Amino acid sequence: MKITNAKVIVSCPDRNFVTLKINTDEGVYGIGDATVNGRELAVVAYLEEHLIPCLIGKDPQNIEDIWQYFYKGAYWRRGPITMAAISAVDVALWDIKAKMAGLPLYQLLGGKSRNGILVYGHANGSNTEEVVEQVGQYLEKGYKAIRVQCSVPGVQDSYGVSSKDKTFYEPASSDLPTECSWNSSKYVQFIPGVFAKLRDTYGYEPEFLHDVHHRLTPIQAAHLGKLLEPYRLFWLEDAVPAELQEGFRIIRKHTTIPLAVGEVFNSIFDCTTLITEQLIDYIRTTATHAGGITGIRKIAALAEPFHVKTACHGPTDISPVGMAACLHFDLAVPNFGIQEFMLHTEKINDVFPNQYQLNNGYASLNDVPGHGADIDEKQAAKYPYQRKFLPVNRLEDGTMWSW
Ligand code: EZ4
Ligand code: CO
Repeated sequence: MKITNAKVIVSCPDRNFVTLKINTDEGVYGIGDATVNGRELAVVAYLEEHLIPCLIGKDPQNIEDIWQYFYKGAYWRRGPITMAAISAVDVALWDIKAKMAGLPLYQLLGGKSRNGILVYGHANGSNTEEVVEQVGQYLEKGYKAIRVQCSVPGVQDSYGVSSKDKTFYEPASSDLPTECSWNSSKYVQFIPGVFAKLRDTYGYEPEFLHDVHHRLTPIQAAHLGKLLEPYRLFWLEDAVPAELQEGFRIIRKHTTIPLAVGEVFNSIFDCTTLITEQLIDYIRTTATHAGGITGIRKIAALAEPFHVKTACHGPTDISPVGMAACLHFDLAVPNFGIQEFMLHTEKINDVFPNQYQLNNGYASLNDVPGHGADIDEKQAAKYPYQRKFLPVNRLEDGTMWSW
């Protein structure tokens, strides 16, 4: 069996997606997601110029060898652009293998380890009352776990709060990046009160999560963790930028709040200290950015004996193809924790027909061969690429900070 050709499709059904389609001499094709939000065309060039020429003529069945060929063979290893490109190839090859076998992908990963895939939704608001109301709406829809973000009084831009007229909560901009303004002290003082109010209103059964989005220092994060302990959070996410894995030792020393990190990681080497020292509880690497199914399986296998569970990143900038890949992984992996899940718009689902659904707080998959997500190229062609930037962030005195 041989790969005959492969093409990259960039489409912007309200937001940009980079999709890889690999064709074979047996007529079976596979689809992979390579979207890196705000840096899309860098991955397109990487795929078109450096990977696709090497793929032609290779046997698509040798997934591990092709993964190693592009990983070790790059010489310049790792990095988000390289690994997103490898991810798309890998997911497309798993899709082909599963279609050839006539099986849903999760069957090739060991079969079902659970009946449903626990997901979390996203509630937010410009004040505590709005947040309480939105959380109530999610609970009514059957969500068991909800991420909660809230505007902080006196702080211009809090993370994860959507303005009313926007489809997505990040203010992606077609002009130059939006400049946000931030104050960590006001945030740390304010946010525990939101969770106090939520527990007062809804009790202790629902799972609540919170995303710091890399905005604190380790000692600030440790303080916030302590303040949040009484409200039994499922996790505190991305408490600090995790380039310095050792920074988590400080947080861990001071608080029992469960910690999640890794949505921007792209390889197992980004998380070895965090996992083997048991500094975190959830690893958030995802199929689109950390080397596809092959990459996140390796990370999950390292995490399993250290009691670290998986929690794939799943914002709307992961396409339905990337989401489908994650859901197959989630169904099979022994140390599954939770899956981030945001419903895509109708326009996006028209471009990417898929075979998963959400019921009562759990995602499930239809049993079709492959991962079940596809790209409708006619629909995709209706929405050409538009340059979009993620925001940047500054402290109130103008110092650059993490967004
Ligand atoms: O802001 O993927 O947990 N989810 C997140 C995401 C990130 C976006 C950036 O592209 O933090 O929504
Ligand atoms: Co996050």
